[in-house]
Amino acid sequence: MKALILNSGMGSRMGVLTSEHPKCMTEVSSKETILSRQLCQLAEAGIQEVVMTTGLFDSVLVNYCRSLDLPLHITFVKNPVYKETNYIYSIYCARDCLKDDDLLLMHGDLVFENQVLDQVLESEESCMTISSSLPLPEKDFKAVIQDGYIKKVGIEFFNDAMAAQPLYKLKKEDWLVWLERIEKFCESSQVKCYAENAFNEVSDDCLVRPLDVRNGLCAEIDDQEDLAVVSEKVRQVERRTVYMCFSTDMIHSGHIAIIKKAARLGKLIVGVLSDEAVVSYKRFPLLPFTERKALFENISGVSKVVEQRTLSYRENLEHYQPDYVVHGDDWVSGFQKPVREEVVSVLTSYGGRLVEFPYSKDEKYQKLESRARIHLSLPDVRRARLRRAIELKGLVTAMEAHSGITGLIVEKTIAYEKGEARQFDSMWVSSLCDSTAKGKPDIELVDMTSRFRTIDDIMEVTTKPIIFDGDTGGLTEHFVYTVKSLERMGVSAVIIEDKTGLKKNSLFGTEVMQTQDSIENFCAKIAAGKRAQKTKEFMIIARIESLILEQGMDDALARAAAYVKAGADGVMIHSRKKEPDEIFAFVEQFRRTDSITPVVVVPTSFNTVTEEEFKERGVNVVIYANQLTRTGFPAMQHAAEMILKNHRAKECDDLCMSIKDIINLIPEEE
Ligand code: SPV
Ligand code: MG
Repeated sequence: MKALILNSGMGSRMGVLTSEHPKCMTEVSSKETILSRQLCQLAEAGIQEVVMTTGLFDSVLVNYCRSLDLPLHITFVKNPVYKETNYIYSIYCARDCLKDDDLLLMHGDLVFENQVLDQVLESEESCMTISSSLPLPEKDFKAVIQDGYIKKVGIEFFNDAMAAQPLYKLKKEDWLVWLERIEKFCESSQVKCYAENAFNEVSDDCLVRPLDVRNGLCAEIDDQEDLAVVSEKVRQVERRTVYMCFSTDMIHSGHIAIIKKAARLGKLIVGVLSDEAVVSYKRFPLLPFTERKALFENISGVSKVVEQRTLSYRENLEHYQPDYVVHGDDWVSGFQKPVREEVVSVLTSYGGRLVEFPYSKDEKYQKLESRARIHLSLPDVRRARLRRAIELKGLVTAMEAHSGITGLIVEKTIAYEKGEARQFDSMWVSSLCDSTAKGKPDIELVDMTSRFRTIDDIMEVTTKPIIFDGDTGGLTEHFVYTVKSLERMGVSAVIIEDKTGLKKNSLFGTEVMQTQDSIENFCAKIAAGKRAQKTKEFMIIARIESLILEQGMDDALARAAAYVKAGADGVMIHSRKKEPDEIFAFVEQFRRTDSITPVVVVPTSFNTVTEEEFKERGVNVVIYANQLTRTGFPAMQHAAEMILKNHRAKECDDLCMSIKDIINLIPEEE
């Protein structure tokens, strides 16, 4: 695509303003002239070739264009008889450079906004800008439109006409028809009319669509009055702001492309999602907020970067009141739909507009995302993320996993709610469920080697942080090895309970013989574990069994304080009561003297309490310890029974997961 700018006119109606330079060099703002604005816009739109006709002051014009130093190749063509001819003859003079490409044709005194230019360039067919919103001008161009095409252009047409501006995109085949007629005109000395007079004779073969720019800025400057009006409009356009929000930590060419497009609409404010908001709907960000913010601050076209604290845009839209919000059209449906609806309603409340560009689902961007996931699964990266998530979110959840497949379920399950995508933050490798999956009782019978095998199976296919149920931790001499092995594997935390001897599952309470360890011994075990630990992020969490073993609240609190003093990175308080009262009482009293140490709960019995309430009361980790096991195995028992009863598998089939769902759950290649 080439641009042709007609600058041979004398601009005599501009008075003194054109006494030393051509009209196109008139300033429309403190920083640009009509021409510099046009040329910058063309360069930004990716146009490289410009043909410019000149006349009076042609050397001033040529020098001026050079001084702008834009990435454009400009061919200047002087109309030697500019005084006696109209621009039809200037085009004729330049004809030899205008036959090999599509053409963007504009008058040199035309001022337009980026959006208008973009619409013209995006048009698949030849087009001319018209406006259905403007009144018909007395002296300027009007276009007569019939059957969806422009039939005549001139100042004399009023019927079936609309205000029109001399900005055209002309497909080569259409342009050549028009140019041929221009040549005919000039060769028969018809050189004082408009080029459009030639067009009007061939409009049946040179098919030009009207492109309605409504109130978009697209205006010629003929005199000083026009200049005042257009300059004010330019100021308004320049004051426009655009808002976009990003969660990404890997900026790729797709992002740059949409940023460029958005910046053409006005000053671009980029909202960067807070770490907490990113975690709540996607995956853990590879880069923290401050670094993601810095990335955007250094992209050209971005005027300002601000934090967006939630997935909802409301807070920032109400504060900045941007003229436009730009987004990919992927949120028209799917879980982000409610977020979009809210954006539309806030924009409507103050007259802003939503601009949506087609979303590019490019494979190479998806590959980047899967590379990020691989990175997140590396031991060092995964290990550190539990601590970080607790700091970021205040409360994190962990869901039980006891195999690769249950790990994948925890990894991939997402529940969409009010535009948010809720997911579990981490995984709990429960001794109960790990033992159950192996058909064994939860009495520390499954040895560490086998437990590590389970962790490895889960780690191989997932990225979320892992909290390991370390039972009693075993002998202190053994525990120190366990700590180092877990760290090496990339586990984030081990929880050990203050019991000794043959441990039984806590949910049996005092129905079975269980012995609580002494504070002294257990503190020594914690301290030894902390000394053995090699990385700073790994957590040893002390689990207090006092309430389970009916030793009273004071004992629980005394132990909590002692364990923290011995170096525990968190405490887990357990209860098997249906009511949460004793858990609440513990957390309240513990928080009176310790506001920092994370508190973990396992609400298997007291399961009516929501995560929000736990968070409010000062809990930091909620573990759903056994629900996948307790729902999965009965389903299997039921299927087995059905087949036995029916002597065939048909009846069981409705209960079965489809092969397609299995394929979706288990990626073949990561
Ligand atoms: C487990 O899941 O193995 C636990 C939690 O230790 S509980 O079963 O509640 O004791
Ligand atoms: Mg256990």
